[in-house]
Amino acid sequence: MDNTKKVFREVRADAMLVSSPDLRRYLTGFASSFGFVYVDAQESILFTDPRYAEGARTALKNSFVAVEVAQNEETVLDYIKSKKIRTIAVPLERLTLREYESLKKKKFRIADCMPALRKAMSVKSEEERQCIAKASQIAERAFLALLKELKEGMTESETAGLLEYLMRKNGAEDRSFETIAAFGKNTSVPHHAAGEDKLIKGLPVLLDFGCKWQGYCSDITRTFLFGESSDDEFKAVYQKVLNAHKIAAEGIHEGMSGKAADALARDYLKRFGLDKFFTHSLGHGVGVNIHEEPRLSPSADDVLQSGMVFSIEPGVYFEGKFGIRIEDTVCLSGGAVHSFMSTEKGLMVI
Ligand SMILES: [Mn+2]
Repeated sequence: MDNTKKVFREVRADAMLVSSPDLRRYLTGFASSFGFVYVDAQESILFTDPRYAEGARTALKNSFVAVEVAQNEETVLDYIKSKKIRTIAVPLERLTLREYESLKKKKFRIADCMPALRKAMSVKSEEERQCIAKASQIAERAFLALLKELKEGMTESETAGLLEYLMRKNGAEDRSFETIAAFGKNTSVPHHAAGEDKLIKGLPVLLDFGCKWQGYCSDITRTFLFGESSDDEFKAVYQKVLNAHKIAAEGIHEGMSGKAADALARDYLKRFGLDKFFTHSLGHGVGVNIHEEPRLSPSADDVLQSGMVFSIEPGVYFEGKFGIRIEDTVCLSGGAVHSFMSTEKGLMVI
């Protein structure tokens, strides 16, 4: 599928110009640190510099996207000017003021293509879903390998580093975001920065991680016990979070709003007075970016559609005590949610 045309069809402009790396990656399938994607009714061109030209030509040989060399933005804008383009669509929120000024100086009329990009990116093709499935599989393999390596005295930072290494060892090209590894009471901070705290028997461990494969991300969180614990409150709350996860996964369907999806888990937790400790949203879209549309939150009007890939991640956090989050990356298809993950979600004692 040619993503450049898929997005351009939705844009009300003579042409479209995109320079953000993630959006270029989505539109062309080719990753580079510098470049511009230009699209009009006739052609799609990736302008890049000599460092990437050969790689881009090889990668895009059989695609709809042509490759041209451009040293700077000026060359690209002059090319567009020569085509008598008047209105050009750009992802407005990604533009620097300098880029905006140079478009103005060339007397282009400016339209916003970000809504079209968001919409197109939120529904994944079969090919994109396969990439996310593979990224999920790699992350889970690494996680299972990590569980065998966990030892008393290891630091959070060391654990995060080892997990990232294991993802690469299993085929990942990168991590999808900075790995979160939290031990003990640090688990109550949803996005704890892995530090020097050491692993001790009986502590809860929260790992939130994911990797990239062919540019696409996976996202998973598991909370487990490192050795038996007598903390019955932890075990009871774990069951509630797990139930909230299952209720959301079973109840989410096509046509539902992000708000209604979020409420499935939040209303269940409310029955036990736990909703006030669920301090973030239920989920977010996952693709070339770790956070994209749809949003599954108390204020999200996004309508969930077939082909969307997102996280389901209810969590409950007791400050200074412990936190629990259980997250899968899932796909909505055939009217139901299908998880990309297969590792155990029931409470594990390692
Ligand atoms: Mn997530």
